[in-house]
Amino acid sequence: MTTKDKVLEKLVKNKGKHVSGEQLASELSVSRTAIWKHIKVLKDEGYMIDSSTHIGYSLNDTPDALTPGEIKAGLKTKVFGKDIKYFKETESTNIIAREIATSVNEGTIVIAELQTAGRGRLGHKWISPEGGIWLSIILKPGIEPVYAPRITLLAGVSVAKTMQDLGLPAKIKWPNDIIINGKKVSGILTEIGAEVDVIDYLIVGIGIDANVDTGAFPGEFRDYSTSLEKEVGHKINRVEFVQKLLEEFESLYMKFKEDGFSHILEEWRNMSATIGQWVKITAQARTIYGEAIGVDNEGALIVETAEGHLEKIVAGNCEHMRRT
Ligand code: BT5
Repeated sequence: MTTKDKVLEKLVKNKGKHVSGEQLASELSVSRTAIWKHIKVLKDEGYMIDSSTHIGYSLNDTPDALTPGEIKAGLKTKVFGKDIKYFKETESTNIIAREIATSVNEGTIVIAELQTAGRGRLGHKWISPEGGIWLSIILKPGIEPVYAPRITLLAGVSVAKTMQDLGLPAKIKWPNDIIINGKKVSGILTEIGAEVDVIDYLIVGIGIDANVDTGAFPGEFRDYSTSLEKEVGHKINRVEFVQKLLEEFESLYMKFKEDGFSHILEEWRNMSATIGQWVKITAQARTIYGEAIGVDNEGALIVETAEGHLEKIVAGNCEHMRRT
C-alpha cells in the first residue's frame, strides 16, 4: 500500500472529521510536507478534502472510485484484500494477476475501473466499461489441479450471496454465470498456474456489471445482460459491494479449507438456476441436449440426455432451453 493510500485510508476512517497533518505524519512516519503533497494529489483525483491550517484535513466527499485506501477502510477480512493493486485502466486484471502471482501473498487483489481487453472463458470477450467491478484474486490453496473448479463454484456462491444481501434474486447458471431474472450480471474466469500434482496459484477473475449501462452493449450481448444498478433501481456503492464480496469469499474459502467442499456444494445447489432445466451443452465440438440433474463433487454438470444416458460435463457452454 502506498503512503497516499494510507493517508486516504485514515481520512476515510475519520470521514467528516479533521485529522491534523502532524498526527498523519507521525502515524505514517513521513514528513508533514509529504502528507501535504499526498493530499494535493488526492484532491486532484476528485477527493473533496478540506484543509485548515490549525485543525488539519477532513474528507468530505469521495469520487466513485475503487481505490485501495477506500476498500481497505473498514474491510473486515484477515487475508483477502490486504494487498490491492489498483488500475484506472488495464487490459485485463487476470493478466496482471498472472504476472505477479508467484511474488505476492495469497489474497492479493488486482482491481481496475476499466479493462480494454477483458476476457471470458474459452477465448470469449468480456465487456468492461467504467462503473463495473473488474477484479482478480490470487489464491494459493495448495490443492490438486483437478479440484480447481471447486473454487470457481465457491466464488460463484460468494458473488450470488453478496447480491442476495442487496435483496436481489441472484442465482447461478452453471458453471460460473450469476444471473438475475434470467439475465447475466456477473461472470467468473478462473485460471491456474500448476505443477502436475499441485496448484501453485489460482486466479479468480470476477466481473460484475455494477453501475454499467448494459443497454449500450453490442446487440448480441445487450439482451442477455443486466446490471445491479438496473435491478436495484439506483447506483450501488461499489466500494461497499467489494468489501462485502471479499468478506463473504474469504469466509467461504476458509470454511472450504477447514471442512471441505460438501456444504459449499450444498449452497451452490440451492442457488442453482441450472439444475432441473433443459440445457444445450457445447463442449469440445460436441453438442448435448438433456436435463441438468445435478452437479458432482468436482463441480461437473450431470446431464440426462433424451435417450436416458448420463453425461458428465467438466467444462463447456451451457444454455437453458425451453422444454419442448
Ligand atoms: C465469463 O466468461 O463470464 C467470465 C468473465 C470474467 C470477467 C472478469 S473481469 C476481471 C477479470 N479480468 C478479465 O479479463 N476477466 C475477469 P464466459 O462464461 O465465457 O462468458 C462470456 C460471455 O458473456 C460473452 O461471450 C458474452 O456473451 C457475455 N458478456 C460479455 N461481457 C459481458 C458483461 N459485461 N456482462 C454480461 N455478459 C457479458
